[in-house]
Amino acid sequence: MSNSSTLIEESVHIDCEILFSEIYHVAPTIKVQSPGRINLIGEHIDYYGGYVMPAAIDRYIVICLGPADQSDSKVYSGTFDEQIIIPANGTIDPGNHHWKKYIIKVLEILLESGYKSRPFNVALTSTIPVGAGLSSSAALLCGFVSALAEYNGWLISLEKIALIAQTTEHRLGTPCGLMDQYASLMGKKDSFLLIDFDGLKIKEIKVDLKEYVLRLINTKVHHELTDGGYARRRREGESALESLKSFYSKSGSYREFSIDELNAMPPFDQTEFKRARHAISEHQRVIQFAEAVAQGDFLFAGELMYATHESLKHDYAVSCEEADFIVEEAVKSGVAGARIMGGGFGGCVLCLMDYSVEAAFKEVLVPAYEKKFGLTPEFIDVNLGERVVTSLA
Ligand code: GAF
Repeated sequence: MSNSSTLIEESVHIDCEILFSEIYHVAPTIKVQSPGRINLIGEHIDYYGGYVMPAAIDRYIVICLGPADQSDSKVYSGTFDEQIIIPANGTIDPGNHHWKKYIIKVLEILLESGYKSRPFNVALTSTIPVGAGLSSSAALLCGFVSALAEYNGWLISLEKIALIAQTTEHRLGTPCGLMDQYASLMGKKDSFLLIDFDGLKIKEIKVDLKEYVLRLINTKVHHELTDGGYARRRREGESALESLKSFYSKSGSYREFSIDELNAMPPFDQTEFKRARHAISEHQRVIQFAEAVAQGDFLFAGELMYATHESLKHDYAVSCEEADFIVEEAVKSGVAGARIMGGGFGGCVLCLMDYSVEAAFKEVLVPAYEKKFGLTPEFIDVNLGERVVTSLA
């Protein structure tokens, strides 16, 4: 980890503890560092039972919690300078307010699952940019539930926390898979996670990038998965999978099918055909990527990232003009691999490059992007991170 990354990590912790003390006039008793995530490869296939390769990063939501001496519970966000007061025996309507609705909804789901918390006070700080596709909502939900579990002594597995966070997203309109929650809860500082969402098996892949670095480039195009595009892609892909299964009389997920089998199908809806082609080909790329990383072949790993971008752009249709432009410039600048990352429709492009290429790439990209889109793309260093739950009492 770089020194600057350690400093950011320390400052967000200190900020949160200070914030808590300023608001509640007492020190917190529990602190959770809940990470955002990147995804190396395996995009939009977690919900089809595919393989994915995410990692937790050193961008965090920090949650400081302590007991409340009143019957209400309070959650204060330092990022938005806003507070929610949650009455002991009552529900409140958070409206469509981004961070508040996650807190209210997850408390509702916890109650339904038999987890009723003692009154608490919480302060939140964050270094995860919202809407950049780095899973700030998964970090918030998983971190908040982790803090409540520690506070109340609930014996609750990480898998169960992930499911509670996923149910919250579903109820709020994003029918997501479990990749982001698993990455945030189970990611390790020195590893990528190879997750098999068929059997829910996880393999930690120790990372030595040698002379290569990972960078995120924030397109600054706001990414919103609740507006219907994500859910529509998933419906189209599921419908195509049903057609494949019924034609070949097979059961299971996309991994049971090859591109040849897809091509040999009688003509069917072109959009659904493309969604299926992405899912089948992406699954194969994840397997190849894992092998390339194990062999230290980052040039081939980068080629696979470019191939994923093409597939997300043409077949899954979740890219945007701004991300496509960054990827085109990356190719010209000799970046090993680049692709739109996460749910898509904006957010970040993930790049893998020899460190010696970065300065020249940035010098070309930034003015060209500013000229074309009137926005300044932000280069974000990527270091791996992990969740930490600390008892301060
Ligand atoms: C979002 C979702 F939350 C994930 O489950 C995953 O589907 C991802 O988009 C695309 O790979 O982050």
